[in-house]
Amino acid sequence: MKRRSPAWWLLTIPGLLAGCVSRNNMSALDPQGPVGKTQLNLIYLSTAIMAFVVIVVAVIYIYVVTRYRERPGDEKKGIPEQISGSKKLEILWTVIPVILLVILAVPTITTTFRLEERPDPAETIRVNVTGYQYWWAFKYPDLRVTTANEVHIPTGKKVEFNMTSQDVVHAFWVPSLGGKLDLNPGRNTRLVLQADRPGVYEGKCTELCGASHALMNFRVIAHRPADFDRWVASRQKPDSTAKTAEAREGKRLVGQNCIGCHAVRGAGFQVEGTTAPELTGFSQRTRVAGIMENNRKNVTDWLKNPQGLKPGNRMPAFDHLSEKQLRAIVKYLEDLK
Ligand code: HEC
Ligand SMILES: [Cu+2]
Repeated sequence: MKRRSPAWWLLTIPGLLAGCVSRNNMSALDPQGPVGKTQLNLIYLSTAIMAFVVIVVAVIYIYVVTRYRERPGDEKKGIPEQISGSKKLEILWTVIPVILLVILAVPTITTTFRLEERPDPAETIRVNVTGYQYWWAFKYPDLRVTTANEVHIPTGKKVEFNMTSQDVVHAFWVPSLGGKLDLNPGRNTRLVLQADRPGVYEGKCTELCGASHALMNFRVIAHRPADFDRWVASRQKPDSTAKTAEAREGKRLVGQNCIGCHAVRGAGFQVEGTTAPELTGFSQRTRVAGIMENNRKNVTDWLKNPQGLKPGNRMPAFDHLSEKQLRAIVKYLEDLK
């Protein structure tokens, strides 16, 4: 059997990777804000230095191999001149890498420290992020707003994410805006990001955190500043009234079954659960549990079988409720604006 050369594989890899080009704003190579751009510049710099070294070494290698290959009659000339211990060469190939490393280190270190700097609080939106297996809580301490799995930000403004974890180590990554950073239980970490243009930027947990790690998704939704202010105002006064008799029945069932874990602000429930995503304004969420489009069918599927959709998550199934009861609950969730 004929063996394919490694070169064949080398040519295949870029082809396969090209298939990974993102359809949904998830490329660190296409940054949508100043932090991502700064980080990309560092990637370019290190890649350029690497490419330079590879090319120079390859050229010298090919030249030496062809120019000094063994030719008929060479054996009579004896051993060629040896360069081992040559001071000149030793110094040369020590100094060149040192220079290259300095060229890489100076911008890397200054950028790292600059990105660590705390931005002016008056110019910054603060968001407290808590990671849970397998969802994200977002709290705006200055705005008295809480959301889950979808964090809204204004464009052109620095956003300071103060992060911690409720259970295991998670990591926060929005490839097109920059990152990434760990969320550790009992400790705070800070990441500052900014979006230049309105849009939806997909985020992921990038620290293996359990069975549904790969489904621990979130969205950063960037609005023009005026639209962001409108969003904040609507979140500060959420509409949690059940509008129909069916939704009122749903509300009753939610109070009975869900409120120990979940909270719905402004609805008059006695408790506000904190171990599950806040459902206040749930109908405004674009997705269910960060993984499916927010529509009637998907919400119903989620209630019946959350473990099938997101293995190992902390929500029990409600398949013992009747179709009618589930429909009432879904109706109520649709009224939460
Ligand atoms: C034992 C606690 C618990 C109970 C009871 C519970 N849930 Fe949940 N629920 C969770 C957790 C935890 C999650 C997050 C799962 C994940 O994504 O990892 C969740 C997620 C959800 C989501 C998706 C939220 C989002 O932000 O996308 C909805 C909708 C939901 N639950 C509705 C309900 C309803 C309706 C009930 C009552 C019939 C209910 N839950 C009962 C714990 C609970
Ligand atoms: Cu995680």
